[in-house]
Amino acid sequence: MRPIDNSPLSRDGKVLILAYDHGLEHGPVDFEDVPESADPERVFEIATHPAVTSLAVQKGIAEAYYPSYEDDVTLLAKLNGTSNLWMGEHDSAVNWSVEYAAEVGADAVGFTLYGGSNHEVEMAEEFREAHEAARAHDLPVVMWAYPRGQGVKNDTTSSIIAYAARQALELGADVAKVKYPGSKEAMEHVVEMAGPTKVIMSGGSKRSDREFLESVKAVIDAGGAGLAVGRNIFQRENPRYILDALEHVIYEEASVDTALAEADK
Ligand code: FBP
Repeated sequence: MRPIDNSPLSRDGKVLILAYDHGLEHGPVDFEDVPESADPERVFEIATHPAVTSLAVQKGIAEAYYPSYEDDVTLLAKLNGTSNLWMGEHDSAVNWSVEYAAEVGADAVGFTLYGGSNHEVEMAEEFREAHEAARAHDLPVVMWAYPRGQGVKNDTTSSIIAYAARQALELGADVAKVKYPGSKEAMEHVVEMAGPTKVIMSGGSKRSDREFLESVKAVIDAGGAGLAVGRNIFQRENPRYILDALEHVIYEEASVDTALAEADK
């Protein structure tokens, strides 16, 4: 791994990736609560908020929208991804090369690894190829470190999440995106296992402002670097309010009460 503190992926050593690959991974169901969230332009606008350090999208969205936002948004090219329509053992198609992502203007790349899947070996080899190409282009590498599949009974135990973070370090990821293991203490162990690889939390399904911010606060207090979040931002009518609050929690290490009080309604 390599430090990302001086890369565009980070602000003051912290990371907030706005993830927007849900149209592929989950389908239009994720846009039902806030129908305007199906419009990528709305999400590119949200990504101009100063709390956001990059926007993670798939190739087609990047090609169509990034040219209008290249001065205002840091692009994270999510290289692999698969729809929810396919029911086999967990796997993910590599949809664009690092070379092409760099041509489109990517500042960083992201890659899902399903440790524990019957396809883990092939996925790790695909990750190796992407990782070494990213090094050649000087692009930071974020691993969506998601143990899943026949080898994993429960992907939310703290030991499995710590294993995922360690796997990210061992394979060379600069940032490991993991599920929240449920407490600050469990997250401390995850962060310890990741060593110099920065650990960020996966946002998950939409929760109340307070519940969501409490989990982010626990991650920061545990030494985590931030989060990669989609639904908890774009499924809100007022994404700027929660991003203001996140800015206080992540970059100022403020309490949740302070963040909620000071965010601009
Ligand atoms: P969320 O904050 O909405 O969970 O988004 C983060 C993310 O990793 C997305 O990049 C991806 O589409 C989604 O979660 C995958 O979710 P799931 O855990 O259901 O596979």
